Amino acid sequence: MTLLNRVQALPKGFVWGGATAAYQVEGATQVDGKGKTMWDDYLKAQGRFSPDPASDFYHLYPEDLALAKLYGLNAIRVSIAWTRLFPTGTGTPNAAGVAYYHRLFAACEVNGITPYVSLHHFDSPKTLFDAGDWLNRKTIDAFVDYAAFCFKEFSEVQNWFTINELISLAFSQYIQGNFPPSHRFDVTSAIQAQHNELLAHARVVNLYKHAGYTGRIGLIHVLQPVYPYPDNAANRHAAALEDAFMNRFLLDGTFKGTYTPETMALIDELLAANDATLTIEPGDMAILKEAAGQNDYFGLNYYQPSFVAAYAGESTNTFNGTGDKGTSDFKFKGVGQHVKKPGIAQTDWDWNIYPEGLYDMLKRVAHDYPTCKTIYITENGMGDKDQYAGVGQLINDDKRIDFIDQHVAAVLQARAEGVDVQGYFVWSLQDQFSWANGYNKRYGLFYVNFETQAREIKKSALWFKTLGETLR
Ligand code: BGP
Repeated sequence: MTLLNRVQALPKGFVWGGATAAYQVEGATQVDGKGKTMWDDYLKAQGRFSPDPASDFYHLYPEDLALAKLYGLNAIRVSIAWTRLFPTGTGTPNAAGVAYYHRLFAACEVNGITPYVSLHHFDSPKTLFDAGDWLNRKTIDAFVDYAAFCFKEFSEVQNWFTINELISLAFSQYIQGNFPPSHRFDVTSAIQAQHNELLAHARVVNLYKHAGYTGRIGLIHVLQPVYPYPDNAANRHAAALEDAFMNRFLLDGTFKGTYTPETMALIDELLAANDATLTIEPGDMAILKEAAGQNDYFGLNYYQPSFVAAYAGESTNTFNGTGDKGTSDFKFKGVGQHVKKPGIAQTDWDWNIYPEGLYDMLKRVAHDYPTCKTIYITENGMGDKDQYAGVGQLINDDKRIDFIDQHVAAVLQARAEGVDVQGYFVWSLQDQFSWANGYNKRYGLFYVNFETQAREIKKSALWFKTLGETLR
């Protein structure tokens, strides 16, 4: 498909945005009364990289929003840092933090950029994290209070997301061990965190609807299709198990308000293989059920699928957080092991490049979850080691253009077949801090020189502009 065909296929009003997350862009982690998140002490102890100044969005948001406008974007994903508003997660709001977000949203308005705002993007307040994070139900109560405050205070925001990527957080914290508190294959905590976060989301949706707010609310899941390789019965079962853990449990909980017997059979098998348990308290499912039909939209993040084969040994995992190609390894006891499928390209971080996976997931969600209304692709993009070309010089990121182009094509194909996708946010607007990878894994349309904080333009920004300008 040519660029011209793409332009013709994108409907007027299509949301064409760039994504960010507070802790990854703002920097300024210790100013204006901000409290610590689960990351501050962890990163310091780890000593690999600092979250300050990141992309210094706390101060440079006017510049980034002006660039977004100039390059044809009409929307931005931001998240509110809970600890700017409530430094210890609860209590009295911090006026400086509140004022910052009002300024940010006002600047969005001035630039004609619609903000899509998440309440939680991997950055739990340290006080709540220390008390168990999402495994402690007091965090759910605190989150509901924080959300209620935001809805009342930020009436200029019409598009809300509760939590970003429940599975990535649970998986990285408790399976992979590359997010604090760094547990490995702690399956009980991982499944419980998923359930508890769903509960938090549902309570907030129910609150939003009871209060009669007129904006829209939903949540964001990253969907990671799981394909058997080679295709045989044992590997198909392994794929079904991993899919239940990574996608299906959360999709069921979100859009059906129940975990179906088929899903639970897979989850129970996986739990049994790992001596793990899930606790669902009386009343939980009624809360999920009430919220299930009330999500106004769904944020779908997509990066890559996994290819899996059956695996009977012990769990092991090596995370590639450096961009040394070919160093990752993942084997999950009683579930499956990740394999490379010949012919599928991978990034330097071993992420499979497979746009068909996005198409497959869009079709699946539309088919299996009819209560899922409008879908926005809330993250998609390619991490790469972009080469700086000098002040004022265009950065060549043809690989990224190719990646985005193919994924937008997958979205357009699903749209043409009736899936209601109304927007696409590239991850990311500008280069930013990557949680477990630091600063050499760049995703932005705009290059950030982290020494000087100067922004440079990448070719992908020009590509984005060509399409974006036709949507205004
Ligand atoms: C998503 C997160 C983002 C972002 C992105 C890229 O899971 O929502 O916060 O980090 O993935 O991931 P990474 O930075 O690990 O490459």
